[in-house]
Amino acid sequence: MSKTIIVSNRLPISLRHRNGKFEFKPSAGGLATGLGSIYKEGENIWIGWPGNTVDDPEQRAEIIIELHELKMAPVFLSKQDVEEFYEGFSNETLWPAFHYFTQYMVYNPDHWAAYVRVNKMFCEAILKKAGSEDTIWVHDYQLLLLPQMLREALPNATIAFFQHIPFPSYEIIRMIPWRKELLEGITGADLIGFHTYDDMRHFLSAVGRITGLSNESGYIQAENRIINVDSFPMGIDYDKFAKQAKSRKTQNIVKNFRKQVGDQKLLLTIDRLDYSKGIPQRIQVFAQLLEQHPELHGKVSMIMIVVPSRDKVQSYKELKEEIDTLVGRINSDYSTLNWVPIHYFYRGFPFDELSAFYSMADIALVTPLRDGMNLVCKEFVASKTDQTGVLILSEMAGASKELQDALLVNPNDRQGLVDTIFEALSMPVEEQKARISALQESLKTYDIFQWVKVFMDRVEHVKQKQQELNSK
Ligand code: GDG
Repeated sequence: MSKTIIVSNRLPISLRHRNGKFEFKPSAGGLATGLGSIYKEGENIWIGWPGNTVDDPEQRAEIIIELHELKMAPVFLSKQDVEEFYEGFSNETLWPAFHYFTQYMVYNPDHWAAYVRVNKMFCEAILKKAGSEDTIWVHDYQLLLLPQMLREALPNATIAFFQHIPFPSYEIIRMIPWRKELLEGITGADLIGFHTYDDMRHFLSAVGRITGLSNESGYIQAENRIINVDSFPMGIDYDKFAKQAKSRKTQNIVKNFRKQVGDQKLLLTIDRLDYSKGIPQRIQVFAQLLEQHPELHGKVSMIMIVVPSRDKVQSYKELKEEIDTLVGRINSDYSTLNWVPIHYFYRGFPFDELSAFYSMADIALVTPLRDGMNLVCKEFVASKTDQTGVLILSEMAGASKELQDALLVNPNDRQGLVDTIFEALSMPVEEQKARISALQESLKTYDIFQWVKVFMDRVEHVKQKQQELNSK
C-alpha cells in the first residue's frame, strides 16, 4: 500500500524542555489542521523538526517513540544547524530575498553549506520511511533542495512541493549565489504550488532563465518527466473560526474586554514579529490619523498583537526595539487618563481570546509590505458572524487577489491608508455587511480542507499524465 508523507521544517507540535523532561504542545495552526486529514490516516506520517534541540541519545529515542504514536517522525537539528540553516540561510538569505528585502540578505557560504547539509538530513530521514510508490509532499522555503535529492534517490516517487511565502522576480533570485542549485532543487518535484498566479509566473520565468527549462501553460518538460506548476491559494478552517466566534466562551470574553475598553472603535492588527508585515509603518499611519483627525481622540484605539518570532536574528531584534519606541512615543503623545491609543501586546493569545479580538474589532488593519498569503485577514472575515466590520488589506498580501471586497491599499501610501481608515470608520453598516458577506462566501467554499483536496487531486492528475506519457 502506498502512503503519503508530509514534510516541513517544523512538525505540527512544539517540543519543550521542562524540569529536565520534555513535553509536546500540539500546534493548532491552519496547516496542521488541514493536513490532519492526511497524515493521521493509515501508514501516513509527518516528518520534521520538533522545534527544540535534543542532544541526549536516550531522550531522542524516547521522543521518536512518542512521536510515532502521533504519526510523526523527528529530524533532530543541532544548535549549529539551527543557527546556520534555520536562522542563517533560511531566515537571513531566503526569507528577505523572497520578500523583496534585499538590504537584509546575507551571503554566507557556511550558511549555504548548512542548508545543503540539513536538506540532506531531511532526505535521509524520509528515505528511512519512503518507497518509490509513495507520495511525498514537501513544504516551504527551508527545504528547496529536498525535492531533487528525493528524486535522485527515488526516481519514480510522487513528489510535490508547496511554497508558503512569495516567489520574487528573477531580478531578486539572480542575486543569490546558489540560485541554480535552489531552482534545480525545487524542480525535482512533479507538482510545484504557490499561493498566487504572480508567484507562479515569477518562478517559471526564473526557472526558464536560470536552468533553461521552458514551460507551456505551467507544464515544464524536463528530461523524462513533466512538472506542473500552478497556484493554489490556501484557505482557513472557516467553520472553526465562525463557530468559535459565536461560542458563549468567546462572547463572554468579548463582553469582558468591551467593559475594559468602552464603546470606542477598535482597529485590530495581528502579526508575527516580522519586517515583511509592515508593523512600524502601520503605527506611523495610525499616528498620522490621530494627528490629522483630533476628533477621533478618545474614540478610536488600535489593538496591536505582535507574536514573538525569530528573536535571535539581528534584524528582528532591531525591529522589536523600533516598534517599542514608536508605540511608546505615540502613547506618550496622545494618551489621556481614560484613553490609550495603542494597546500593544508582544505575546500570543489562546484561541478563544484571539477569536474574541477578531469578533470585537470594528476594523482589521492587515497591511504587510509583502506576504505570501496572510491568513489573519481570512480569519477576521470568518469571525464576523453578524457581517459587520471592515477589512483593510494590503495589495502586497497574496490574499488580496481573492479578497477583492476588502478595502485594498498600497501599504507604502501613508496618506492613502489614513484616508482609507477614516473611510472605514464611517462606513455604513449596509456596506459593511455587503462586503463581509461577499468575502465570507468565497472563504467558506475554498477552505483549508478544499485546498488540501484540490492540491492532492492535482498531484494524482500529474502523476497519471506522466504514466500515460511513459507508456507511449
Ligand atoms: C506564512 C506566510 C502564509 C497569530 N497570533 C496569534 C495566533 N496567530 C496565528 C493566526 C494565523 C497565523 O498565526 C499567522 O499566519 P499568517 O498567514 O498571517 O502569517 P505567517 O506566520 O507569516 O505564515 C503567510 C502562511 O504561511 C500560510 O501559508 O499565509 O503569507 O508568511 O493563523 O491565527 N494564533 C493564536 N494566538 C495568537 O495570538 N492562537
